[in-house]
Order: sequence, then C-alpha cells, then structure tokens
Amino acid sequence: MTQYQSRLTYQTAGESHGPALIATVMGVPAGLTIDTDIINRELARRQGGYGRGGRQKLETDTVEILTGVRLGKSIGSPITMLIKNRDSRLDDLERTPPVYRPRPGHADLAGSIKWLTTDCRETLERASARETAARVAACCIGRLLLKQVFEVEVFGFVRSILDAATDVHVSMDGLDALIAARDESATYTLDSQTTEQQCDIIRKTKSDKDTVGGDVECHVFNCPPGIGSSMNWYEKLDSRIAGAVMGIQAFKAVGIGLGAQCSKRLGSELHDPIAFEASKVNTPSLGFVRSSNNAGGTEGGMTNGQPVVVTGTMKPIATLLQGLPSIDLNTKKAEDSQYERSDICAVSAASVVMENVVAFEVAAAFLDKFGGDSVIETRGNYDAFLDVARTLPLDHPDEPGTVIA
Ligand code: EPS
Repeated sequence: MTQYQSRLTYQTAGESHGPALIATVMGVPAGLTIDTDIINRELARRQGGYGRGGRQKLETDTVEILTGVRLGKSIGSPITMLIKNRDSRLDDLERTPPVYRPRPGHADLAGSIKWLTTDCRETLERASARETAARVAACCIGRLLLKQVFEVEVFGFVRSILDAATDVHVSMDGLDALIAARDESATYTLDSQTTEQQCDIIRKTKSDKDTVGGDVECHVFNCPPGIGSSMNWYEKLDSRIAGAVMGIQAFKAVGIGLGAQCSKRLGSELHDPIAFEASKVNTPSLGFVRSSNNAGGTEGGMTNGQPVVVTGTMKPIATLLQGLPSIDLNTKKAEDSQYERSDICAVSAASVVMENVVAFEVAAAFLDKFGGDSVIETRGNYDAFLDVARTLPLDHPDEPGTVIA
C-alpha cells in the first residue's frame, strides 16, 4: 500500500493490563491550547455508557502530559500523554493467566497463529479495546485543533442498539440541545424513550449472558469545500475517515452519508442539488448550499461545504459469559471459549472513540491543506484561502479557472 504521510499523525502504545497506555501526537502546530480538562472529559465519557463491565469501576482515566507542551500550549514538538492502568498485572500469571480457548469474533485465534503461540493473551492484551483510551486522548488533540483554529464542531452519538434507534434529526442549529440530550442519555443517544429501550435491551442481554452491538454516528460541522483531495485514493478524506473508523475495535462497517443505502436509489434521487445563496458567502460553505446531504459532506474525497456525516457499525463484543463453541488450542478438542471480564455493550463508549478518530482525520486533512508551524500561521493560510475562494472567478487572466469576458 502507498503510505501517505500526513503532517499530523499519532501513535499509541500499551497493553490492557500493563503499567500504562501512551499516546504520541506529531505535527501539532505551536500555540495550540492543550486543555487537559477537555481530554479528560472525553476519557470519562469513553469509560461510561450503560452496559460497561467491571474494569471501568477500577480505572479513572486521566492524561499526564509528558512532552510537547509548555505553559499549557503546544510548542511544535511531539506531544506525549500517559494514562496509567490501575489494573496493572500483566506479568502476574495467577491474576492474568494464559488463555488457550479463543473467543469467536475476537483477535484470539488469528493472533495466536500469527505470533506462533497457543496463549491468546499475547494477542488480546493489545487487541483489547482498552487501547482506545490512548486513541481518544491522541485524537482529542485533533479535535482541539479543529475547534480552536478552524471553528469546526464534531458531534458523535449512538443512533441504535440492536433494533432500538433514535430518529432525531441532527443539525448544527440545534447542536447545544443535542449535546445536552446525548449527555443526559445513559446510552449516549438523543431521546429518553430510545434510551429506555436501549437500556432494556442491554439489561435483557446481560441476563441472557449475551452481548449486543449497534450503530454510531458522527457529524462534523463548518468544513469549507476542498478539504481532502481527489488526486489519489489515499488522500481522499472519506478513505481516511473510513480507515480510522474501521480501525476501532469491533467495527464492521463504515458509511459516509447514506452509505450502503446509496445503491438503493437512482442518481436523480440520490445526488444533492447544488444552489448558491449569496447571504451565506461568509460561512464556511462559501454560499454553496444543498437541499439534501445524502453524500454526507464529501464528493470526490473532498469536503463539499456540507456537514460530514459518518456512520459506524459495531458488532456485539466477542466475550460472552455463556461462552461460544471453540477449541482448546493445545489439545484441539472442542471446548467453549474462555471468559475474560468484559462489557455487555460498549456502543456508547465506541461513539466517543469514533467521534475523536473522525475529528483527528479531519484535522489532519485541514493541516495538510493549511498547515503552518504555528496556529497563527495556519489560521492565516486558512483565511487567505477562503478570501480567494470567495472571489472566484479570479480576474487574473493567467490563472486557471478564470472567466475572460
Ligand atoms: C476496556 C477494557 C477491557 C475490557 C474491554 C474494554 O478491560 P478488561 O479486559 O480488564 O476488563 O473491559 O475490552 C474488550 C471489550 C475487549 O474485547 O478486550 C476498555 O477500557 O474500554
């Protein structure tokens, strides 16, 4: 695969029951306020949601910033953050024993064969969704950048758990009320009736010793047209977002806008008509408006000035109290899969992870277009672009795109 090196990148490290998780973010321009309260709030939200397991009662995830920040602001060097694991016992074989019976649906079997061991723990410690704590911390830096430098807002929530779905419409106009509704919901959905239905489903699933998945959604507001690129597949914003969302543990499908439903409509029913409203020329859409947003804000791998809308599908967690048909990797004899402490439903937590990884990819694409060494330079580049884009067609006869009278 052709590697695309964005200006803004991150890396996480750490095992679920090791001493700590670490996140390093590279390419952050100098002068960004790194508000650890905002990062810690996202970490706390990631730990929450109805249906979580015992681990979250043991941990209080908070970041300690080790590098890249002086007096609360980025200085351009890599930003490293540490999240301590309270439940640290990786080398304690009594409390953290080998796992020989792989869980269907988990990384256990494939990883054990890949790394040539019959102890699935070698794989599961890193494959665990515990890693998403570090990912949220890293990606939240991208989110801070979007908000502070580009006034971009990102909003994620749970659309459905099993068949209990909210039909609340999401738009920038009602954003504060939507955030309040989501933060009040035990499952991070948008209305109280759906919250109750989803909690009922999770309660029943728990008593059946089963697990349950759902669909999450993320909206990114205030992107101008032209973020991302159609020049190469790996520069396409939707391609980058899809990779990031699919990379979240237990995600099996990603959609942009209508996503998989696009094939059920004719072109005349699907594509969002283009119009121009001069009164909106000073908004990030630059005045290019659409009566629908089936495309989910991207065309040709670039933002088109409409909200970017991403959907993600999370499968039910692979660790079931009742166990599932499997084998013992040492004897190859049929045995039920081994139980490890886990969640009944982590869709709410996954919505927080998705919100932040989507934010990071959008932030990276913004920086690839406008990035400077400092926040001030970056914002200047952005403003200069908007100024020129508003004046199209250019009146310089040598410029491509010029309309010569
Ligand atoms: C999780 C931490 C894990 C699991 C869960 C999510 O901690 P532990 O294994 O100690 O209970 O609760 O991970 C999984 C669902 C998984 O498949 O590994 C977390 O912090 O999100």
